[in-house]
Amino acid sequence: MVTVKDFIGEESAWCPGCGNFGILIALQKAVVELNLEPQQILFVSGIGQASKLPHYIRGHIFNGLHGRAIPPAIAAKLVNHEIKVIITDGDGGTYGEGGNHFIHAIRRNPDITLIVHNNQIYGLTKGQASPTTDQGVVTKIQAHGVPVPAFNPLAVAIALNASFVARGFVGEPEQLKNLIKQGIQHQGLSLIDVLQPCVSFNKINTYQWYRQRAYKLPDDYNPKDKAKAMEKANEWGDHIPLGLLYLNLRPVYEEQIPVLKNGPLVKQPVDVSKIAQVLEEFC
Ligand SMILES: Cc1ncc(C[n+]2csc(CCOP(=O)(O)OP(=O)(O)O)c2C)c(N)n1
Ligand code: SF4
Ligand SMILES: [Mg+2]
Repeated sequence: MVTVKDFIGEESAWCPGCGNFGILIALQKAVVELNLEPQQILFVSGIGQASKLPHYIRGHIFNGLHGRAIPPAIAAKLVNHEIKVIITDGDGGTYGEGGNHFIHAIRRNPDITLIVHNNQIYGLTKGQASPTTDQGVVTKIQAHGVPVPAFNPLAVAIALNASFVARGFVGEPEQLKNLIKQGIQHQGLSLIDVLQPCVSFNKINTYQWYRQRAYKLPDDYNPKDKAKAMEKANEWGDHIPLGLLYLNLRPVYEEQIPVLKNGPLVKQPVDVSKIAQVLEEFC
């Protein structure tokens, strides 16, 4: 039987009070409650504060480039679809430089859990605006305020018929843990956007700011109602909904790839003579 101790990794370099700790703890508890073992999980990230998380937990890890967590995660899932693949990445990496991968991953719907640490800022590089920084917010670089409206990841995901779209908040640890558990169990891409205060570089979207605005969707909320989900995804400012906004069960990418019907690629025999035949066609 695994315990949280089995998922304790390296000592963290995050600032004291950083919201990332809440995500790490929720994730550790979620995988333990699902009785997963470290060797059954691949944690994938890019570059950023959020992307350090795989170092602080135990499991297989792949630490890629900034904005490029999704492609290696999909590749790994295709090679071994028996492994659980969990991405932990920032709002900058996922919605900015990795925005194209975000869009096409939603379209493909691989069975991957995508946890986005949304601190509405570039934390690692010390506080520039990210795609989710609200319009008008002043930073050291955006000295006159961010001139354009923020990117709305949940609305984009719902518009693209994503299969699982949720928002959590580190100030609601039990709900966050349960959303992560649901996301891991969900068959398909599960987006869990997490409100994660950056105590050092985002002095606006603080724990208090989120606490004053965030509210849990009621128990009778129906996540299969797309119009309602879109309405909720567009709520921001004075009221910010938390929970599973949208659920749209649809086929998983891995199931559409004929060669994977014979089992994970890693377990399939490789006939080297066939590779030679293919290469010969190019000679
Ligand atoms: C290809 C590339 N572009 C830009 C950078 C610089 N860079 C590193 S982290 C980062 C932003 C991180 O912000 P976010 O993804 O929101 O993560 P956070 O640190 O806030 O968790 C940037 C711009 C880089 N390392 N590589
Ligand atoms: S800079 Fe912000 S996101 Fe990075 S560790 Fe410190 S508080 Fe967390
Ligand atoms: Mg960020």
